[in-house]
Amino acid sequence: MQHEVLFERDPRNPILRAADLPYPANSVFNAAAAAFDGETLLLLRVEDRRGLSHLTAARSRDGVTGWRIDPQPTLASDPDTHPEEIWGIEDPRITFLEEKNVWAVTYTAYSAAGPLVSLALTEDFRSFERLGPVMPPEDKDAALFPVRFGGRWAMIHRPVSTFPGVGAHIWLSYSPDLKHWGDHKVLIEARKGGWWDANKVGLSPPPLATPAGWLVLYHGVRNTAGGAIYRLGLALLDLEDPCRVLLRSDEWVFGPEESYEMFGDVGKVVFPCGWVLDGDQIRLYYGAADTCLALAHGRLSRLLDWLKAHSRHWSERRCT
Ligand code: BMA
Repeated sequence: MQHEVLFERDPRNPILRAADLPYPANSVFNAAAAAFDGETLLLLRVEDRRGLSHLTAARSRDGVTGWRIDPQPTLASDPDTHPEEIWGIEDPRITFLEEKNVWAVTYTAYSAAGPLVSLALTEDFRSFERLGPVMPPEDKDAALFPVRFGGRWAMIHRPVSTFPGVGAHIWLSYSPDLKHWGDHKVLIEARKGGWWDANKVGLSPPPLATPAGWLVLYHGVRNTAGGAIYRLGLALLDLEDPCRVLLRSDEWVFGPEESYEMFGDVGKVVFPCGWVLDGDQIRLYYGAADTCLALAHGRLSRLLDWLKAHSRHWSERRCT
């Protein structure tokens, strides 16, 4: 019997490859997404032929075809003024900060001390104001919420502990000014043992506001004798208090199956950093095998219904 398919792959996948860029590169993957200026805007992670990544904007009217890609890197690492970007910048997520009328881009800066979380603001995806590192290494997979809670901004991120056996969990932190972060709490713990999301989890695209709560799509990394498998699951956070985890799916909702997901620089990886909601339709942009960019289509109402029916192993809990 076939399982329920919640995200349908676009038949035109992969929608972008390195050869589609206006300059030579090794790969294009893990793109952030936003509905900007009546179009879909992606911030592509482009890995150059040295192995270092930068971000390049791509724009499309229908979000699938006709991508207009900036002729050179849109946001390149700047190690002279930002030494933490010495080995490039990776895996952006975009959030519109309603109150400030500005777009926040969180990304991984690959520093000499390990990957950390940096934040930049932009109004037009052409010039960026860097706020610098907001979380020390190792920390990745960060995104802001678009609104404040009790006067404070909130950010989801994924620090990695070196303490044996504790796993890498998703955390929630707060800030009065986007610069200084504290009140750190574990939000979604990696499960243990044989689960698909045992030992290592991380946020995928930014949390999505729905009437039922903040919809979270996260990745779980299963380590096997054949290497890691990156798959995706769902969770739901309380709309007023994102520290309350209402639901969490038992099963994954999307995983590597197609050849462009199974084979590449890092096989068996689907890694979304952006989704765009259009009515009830979701377009999920994901890096495939750390090599190309692919697209899957879902319906928000169906995801929420499915999540309610498939969180049997979960009981509501607060972050700790
Ligand atoms: C993660 C991130 C992603 C990458 C994935 C699979 O740790 O670094 O950029 O897509 O690994 O290699």
